[in-house]
Amino acid sequence: MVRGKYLASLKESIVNLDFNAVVETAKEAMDAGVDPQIAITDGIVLGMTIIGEKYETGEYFLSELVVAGEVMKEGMKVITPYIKGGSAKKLGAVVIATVEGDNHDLGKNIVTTLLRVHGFEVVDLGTDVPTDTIINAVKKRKPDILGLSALLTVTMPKMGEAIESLKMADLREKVKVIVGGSPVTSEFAESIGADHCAANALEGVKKCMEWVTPRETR
Ligand code: B12
Repeated sequence: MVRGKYLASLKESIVNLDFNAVVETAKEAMDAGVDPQIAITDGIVLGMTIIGEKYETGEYFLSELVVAGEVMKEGMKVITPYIKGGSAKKLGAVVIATVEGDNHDLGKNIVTTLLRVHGFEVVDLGTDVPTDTIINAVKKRKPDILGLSALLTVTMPKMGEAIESLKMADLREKVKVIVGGSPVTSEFAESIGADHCAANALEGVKKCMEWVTPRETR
């Protein structure tokens, strides 16, 4: 099977909510040498995007979203051990959270996994995290980067609230802020004063690496 077929099969197994197929295809893809990060972004994540579309059109219901999340986790379990880190020494520290009111964490967890394999120390505060908890973690951990995730349009303003609170606590200049999640746009990120909006997990991780790597050694 060529690479594209593995990616298509991974995507289909998510869309079909097929636990066995996702595990089998993920194993086959890894055995065939498909890049694990591409398997995640161009296979599994694309499948989840289709799930979202099917939910929007009424073909799938909430129960299918829940199952899709579990199918995705099974695929990730097979693929994650194959991701090779680019750096053995610690690159920098990141505090990451899904903002208050939002329980979506599949995307944030992918970002966390990729950051760790690329050499970042990541403190994952979890989901539905109040702004105060985020600010206290930045105070205590002094990370280089704060990552915020939101999947619901109603919770996106919490990202702006976190940045305002960083300013009030005199912390804004001490930490880069990267935001992500499917509804979050660059325009929105700019409007709340974030440093970057990640198009996807890989691109976000690359940006984080740029921030902590001295220019001459890149
Ligand atoms: C799976 C899912 C769920 C699962 C979540 C499971 C889990 N543990 O996360 C469950 C079933 C629990 C769920 C619940 C709900 N959901 Co939901 N869900 C989805 C779905 C289908 C996929 C989201 C997902 O995981 N995608 C896969 C991941 C990998 O992609 P991602 O999150 O976008 O992350 C990628 C990038 O954005 C980026 N990224 C994300 N965060 C960050 C952060 C940083 C720092 C960086 C660098 C990058 C980054 O990296 C990731 C990989 O590339 C979306 C549809 C969609 N199109 O997004 C709806 C969706 C987000 N849900 C929606 C809704 C409405 C809900 C509910 C309110 C439904 C309900 N009636 O109860 C509840 C909300 C519960 C709550 N309070 O949070 C709506 C939101 C609409 C809106 N405009 O706000 C969507 C868009 C579906 C739809 N089309 O209507 N959901």
